[in-house]
Amino acid sequence: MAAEQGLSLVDLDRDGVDTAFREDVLQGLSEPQKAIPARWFYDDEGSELFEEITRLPEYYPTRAETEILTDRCDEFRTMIGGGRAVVEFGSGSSVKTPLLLNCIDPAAYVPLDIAGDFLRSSADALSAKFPGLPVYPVEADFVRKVELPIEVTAMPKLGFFPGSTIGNMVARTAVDLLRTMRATLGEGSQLLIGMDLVKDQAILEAAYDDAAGVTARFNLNLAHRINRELNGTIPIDALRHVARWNDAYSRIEMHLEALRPIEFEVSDHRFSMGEGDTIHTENSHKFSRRSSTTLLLASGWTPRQRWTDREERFSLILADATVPRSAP
Ligand code: AVI
Repeated sequence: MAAEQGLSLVDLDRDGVDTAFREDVLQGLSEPQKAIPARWFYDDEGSELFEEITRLPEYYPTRAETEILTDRCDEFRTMIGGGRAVVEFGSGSSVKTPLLLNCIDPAAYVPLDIAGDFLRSSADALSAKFPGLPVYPVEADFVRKVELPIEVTAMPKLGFFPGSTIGNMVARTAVDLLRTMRATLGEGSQLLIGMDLVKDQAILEAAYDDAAGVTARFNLNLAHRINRELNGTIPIDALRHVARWNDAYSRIEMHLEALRPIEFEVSDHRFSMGEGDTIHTENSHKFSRRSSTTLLLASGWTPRQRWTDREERFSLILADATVPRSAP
C-alpha cells in the first residue's frame, strides 16, 4: 500500500485514521448547521456509487457532457489546436479524456490526482490507448499550485476540468481553485471546464434523488464511513437522504435528515440531532451564462467559446488566461 510506504498525500495517525477527515467531521458536526465537506464522499464505496450515479437515467450531466465532447470534436480542434500539454485536474478514471485527446492532437498528457494508485493505473490504461503520447501522471492535491513535470514546462497548456466539479464549491472556494489552476498552468494557457446549467427544478431534484435510490446510498455512505473509520455510532436507520433546490444560491443541496431525535458518538465526542435537523453534505451549483462568465472573469480566465448539449442542460466552456484589455 502506498500509504504504508509513506508515498501517500494522506496523513494517517497511529491508529490509521485520516486526520483531516476526523478534523473536518468533528468540526462540521459541532456547527449549529451541521455540515461535512463533500470531498469525503469518495472512499472506495463512495467512488463506486458515484460511477453508478453517472449511469442513472435521471443523472443527465455525464451523458450531456459526453455528447458535447463527441459532437463538437472539429470545433475543439479549431479552437484549441494541436501541440498542447493537456493537464487534467482530478483525472480519476479519465473516462472522458480519450474523447478530447482524439480531437486535438496533444503533445503530452498530465493527469493530476490525489489518489496515487488509481492515478497510475488509469494513466497506464490511457497510455495503452495513445501509444505515441507522453503521459506524465502527477500525484498532487491541485487545490495548491502544482509544479508540472519539466518535460512540459515549455509547451502551451490546456487545463481540463470536466464534470462540473467546480459546482461543488461555494463561490469563494471556486475562485480560489480557478486562480490556483491559472498559477499551475501559467499565463497564456487555456482551460476547458464543464459547468452544469440551471434548469427545471423537478429535473434537478430527480437527478439528485433517483428512483433506484443510488444517490441516497451515496449520501448515506458518508455516515457509514464515519462509523467505520472514526469509531462512530450514528444510527443510520434514523437518517434519510434529502436533495433540494436552493434558489437563492442556485444550487442543489444534499442533506442527511434525522427522522427522530438522536444521540451518537464520533471519535469519543458526543453529538445530538433533533427530529428534522440535518447534516449538510453537498452543494451542486448550477450556472447561467452570466454567472459562469462572472466566476471565470473573477478568477483570471476569459471565456472564449461555450458549447452546450442539444437539450442545453450542460455547458463546456473554453477560457484563456489572458486579461481582456478594457477600461478602466
Ligand atoms: C462530482 N459532482 C460534480 C457530482 C454533482 O453532480 O455535483 C456529485 C454528485 N452528487 C450527487 N450526485 C452526483
